[in-house]
Amino acid sequence: RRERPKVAVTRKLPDSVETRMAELFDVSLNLADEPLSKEALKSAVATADVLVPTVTDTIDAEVIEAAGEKLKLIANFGAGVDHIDLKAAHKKGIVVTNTPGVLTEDTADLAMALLLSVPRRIFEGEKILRSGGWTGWTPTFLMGHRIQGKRLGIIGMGRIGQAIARRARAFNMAVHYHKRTRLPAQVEAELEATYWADLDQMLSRMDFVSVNCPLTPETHHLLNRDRLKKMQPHSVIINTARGEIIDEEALADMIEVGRLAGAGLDVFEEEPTINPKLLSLDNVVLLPHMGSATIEARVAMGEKVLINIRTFMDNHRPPDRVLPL
Ligand code: 8YV
Repeated sequence: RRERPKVAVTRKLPDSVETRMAELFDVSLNLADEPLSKEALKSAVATADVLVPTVTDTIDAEVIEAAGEKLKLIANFGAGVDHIDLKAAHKKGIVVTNTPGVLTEDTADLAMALLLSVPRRIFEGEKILRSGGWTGWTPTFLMGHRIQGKRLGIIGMGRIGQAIARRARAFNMAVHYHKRTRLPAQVEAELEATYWADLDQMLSRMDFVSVNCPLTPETHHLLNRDRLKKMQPHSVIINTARGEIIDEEALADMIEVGRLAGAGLDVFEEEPTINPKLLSLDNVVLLPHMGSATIEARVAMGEKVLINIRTFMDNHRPPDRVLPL
């Protein structure tokens, strides 16, 4: 009988996931459910066979350097792996997996919620009502903008981008997208989406822009001040990907002076710290990184982590391997 792999889990996961993990592996759980310190991370990787981190763990070269001989797999709980230094992991021959697919629809739903909330001023209305400020219906109270017939530009057209595209078509929006590599013609036709090779050109023509690409060195501040200036003043940005893809300070400045109409953000550059300028703006909806926060998605993400670990331990290729490519 083989020894059970030693699996270090950095955060509290749904109970059913933790129970199953404890049945299968020799797990060490973080019962405090607070991000581990760098020192704690380093000591976790020093003795584990497998590390299960989340977005709140910075798995940089220093942590990977501290890994012992045994550490062969980082099975991320989450789709984005931008918090893991993939180069350092590769150098050490560590395999990295993620949990794509099972959070696609929920994240797309949240993006749609933001896409409705900002132009329809939903949270402004709620806030006024709760604070006792609603004096009754008037013909001009809280007028926003419709999304029907408007142009939505999606940056990054992977699983989540495509799920948003399908929803946007159901709302009768015109869907446009920018992506490094164009989608196959049939997929593009099914999505009824128009491709833009040139991001700047797309940005200058959209009413709404949704950010759905992964964070990589290439997409860091992809929407910098110059790019944001290409957008029309009436346009709105939605971000359910990673905060660092947008220059947040520039975004806040431009909304403040009316050079952009608003934003719906689920992710930020310095989570959980929020730029105070953003907090002061009414035409901005801010959510606490909850795109995949459904019990269904989080349990399915846990199952994916389990499957990735088990297949890896059985010497098969884990289904969601992101490294090696
Ligand atoms: C998670 C996410 O909440 O999957 C991702 O990349 O951003 C979210 O689904 C979080 O990252 C889990 O680590």
